[in-house]
Amino acid sequence: MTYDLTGKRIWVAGHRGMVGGAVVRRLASEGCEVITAGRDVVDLVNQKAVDDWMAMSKPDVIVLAAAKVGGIHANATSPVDFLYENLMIEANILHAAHEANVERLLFLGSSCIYPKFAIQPIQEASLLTGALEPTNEWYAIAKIAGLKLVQAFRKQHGRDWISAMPTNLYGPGDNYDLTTSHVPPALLRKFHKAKESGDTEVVVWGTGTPLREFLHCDDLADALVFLLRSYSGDDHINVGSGVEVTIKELAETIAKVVGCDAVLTWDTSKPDGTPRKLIDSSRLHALGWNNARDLKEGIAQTYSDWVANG
Ligand code: GFB
Repeated sequence: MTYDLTGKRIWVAGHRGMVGGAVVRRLASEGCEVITAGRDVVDLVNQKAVDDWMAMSKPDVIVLAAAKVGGIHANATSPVDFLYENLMIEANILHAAHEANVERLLFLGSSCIYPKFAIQPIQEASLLTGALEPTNEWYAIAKIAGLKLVQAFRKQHGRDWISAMPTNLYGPGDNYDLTTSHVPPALLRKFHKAKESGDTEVVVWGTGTPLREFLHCDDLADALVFLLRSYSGDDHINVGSGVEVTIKELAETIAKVVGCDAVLTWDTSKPDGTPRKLIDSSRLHALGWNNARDLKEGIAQTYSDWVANG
């Protein structure tokens, strides 16, 4: 299929987040009208507020990047927030989008929807074939419900809506709070602080052995626009980079980028999470999209952006 974005009104829900911000930047050159609404304008957890906003703003297309997100510690310690807020946000937006006859919608999930011990690289078909990783099962259950609701709207009402499952992300506009962030911004901040204050040691969580695949948010945004234009199907689509490193290798890369020679020490009282999470993006590649960005180059660009813009 080919869907022309020219002249469409596109609501990027979650534009203040890293992914939503990247999608807004990516859409700037597409000849469409991007609309956004902060928390002060619409409370996404409130169905009536979402219905009113949708009736007033009348988007043709929605990119559903709004979500309660966080790293391993935030996920493990705030299960209600991750399950409840994400269920409400996605249910409210999908329901209101149906009422408002929204033509195209792209729902964003996460690679943590897959079983903890899924066969690697993880294919889309691995969904619901095994138990989830306990540190993020609340978020995963909410995201699985979201992609199933998209499928349900396709099946029951013929909606041409789709879902994408990105791998671990990083890039400009990330959350740098050390208790709630993901690993890339946490380590950028820790190594930066060590360099500034001359600390000789940086504490990294876990054992350093887990493997993670990392994708820059601007590459994700490019893939999402590609999917909006060209994909229609019941199945969700994985979006990965194929670039997989151990947490130890990531920490060493970040130390080099920052220019910090502090020694790494491992806090093994913190969880490792899932041992490996490399997704199989061959369906996306077969559709015609490929990721080219190098991890070190992407981390360096992210670091410069953070130092310049905070
Ligand atoms: O990025 P992260 O928090 O999320 O952690 P997950 C990845 C790995 O980095 C874990 C280690 O093994 C952490 O123990 N790590 C080392 C650190 N040092 C740090 C640090 O200072 N901060 C953090 N945050 N981690 C998330 C899920 O899992 O993946 C979310 O919790 C989401 O639901 C996301 O799906 C994509 O990759 O373990």
